[in-house]
Amino acid sequence: MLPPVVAAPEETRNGADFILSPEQIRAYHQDGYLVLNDVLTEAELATIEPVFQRFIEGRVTDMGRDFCDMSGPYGRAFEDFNLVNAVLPRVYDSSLVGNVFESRATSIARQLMGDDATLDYDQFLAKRPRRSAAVFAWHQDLGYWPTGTPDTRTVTCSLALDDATPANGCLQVVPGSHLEPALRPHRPSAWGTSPELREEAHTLTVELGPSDRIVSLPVKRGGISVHNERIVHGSPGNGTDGWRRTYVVAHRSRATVAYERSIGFTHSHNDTIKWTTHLQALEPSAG
Ligand SMILES: O=C(O)CCC(=O)C(=O)O
Repeated sequence: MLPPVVAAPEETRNGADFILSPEQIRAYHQDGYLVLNDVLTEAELATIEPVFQRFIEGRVTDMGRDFCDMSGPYGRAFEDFNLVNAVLPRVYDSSLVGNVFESRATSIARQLMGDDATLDYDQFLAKRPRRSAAVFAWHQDLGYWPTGTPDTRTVTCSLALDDATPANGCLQVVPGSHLEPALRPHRPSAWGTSPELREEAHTLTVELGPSDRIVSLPVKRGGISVHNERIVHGSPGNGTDGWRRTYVVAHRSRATVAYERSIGFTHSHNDTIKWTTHLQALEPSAG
């Protein structure tokens, strides 16, 4: 099955907005994901790329665990990062606030989840060339976040700064997984099974079953993938000579973002809220 790519004609970019068709909105709700072409122009990408590079090249300092390798433990030397991850770049560089991608992502999120869609967090990801280990482990985004939010709706937009392909480790999803009645149990990835290991690495993972079908979502530079909080997704390593760079912006409802902040959860890896809480909360469904 091909991913639901619906081409975006020029007129769908309208200043800060990006107008979705009824067909695109229906596809997102049915499939839990969507790919949109040409969300940003080359000129617009050029306004974002220099800031992105400052983070990904390790030139922004004092980020603590918000600058790490998503494919390995905290504390790795920078040159050993496979999947360079800068969380909350807008917090560390306010020049990003209100940029054209944020605006279009807000526009898209409001069409998909309602007018209370509020920017919750942002993230820069970059897979180094020829790194088979630059794997983003299978997960559901909700598995990473605090339980106790009655309204879990989330629209996550991932902007491709390079053509994302199966060869360089583009996003993959398990269609239909967003409709499962319960979240799958998440465990710390690769570095053990004890919740305490969240202190050593951020990554969580879920098991895939024999009936899980995997669909790759290639995205052209300037295009985006959009996914919801329950779809099982991940991405494989980068087998090419180029980078795969991605800029993620996620929106949740205003009330949900307020709840997260009220318990001290900001999506920063430096938060002092106990990460283990979320894992323990998921244990009953672990079977
Ligand atoms: O783009 C990727 O490789 C994975 C990103 C991801 O898992 C996410 O944004 O939730």
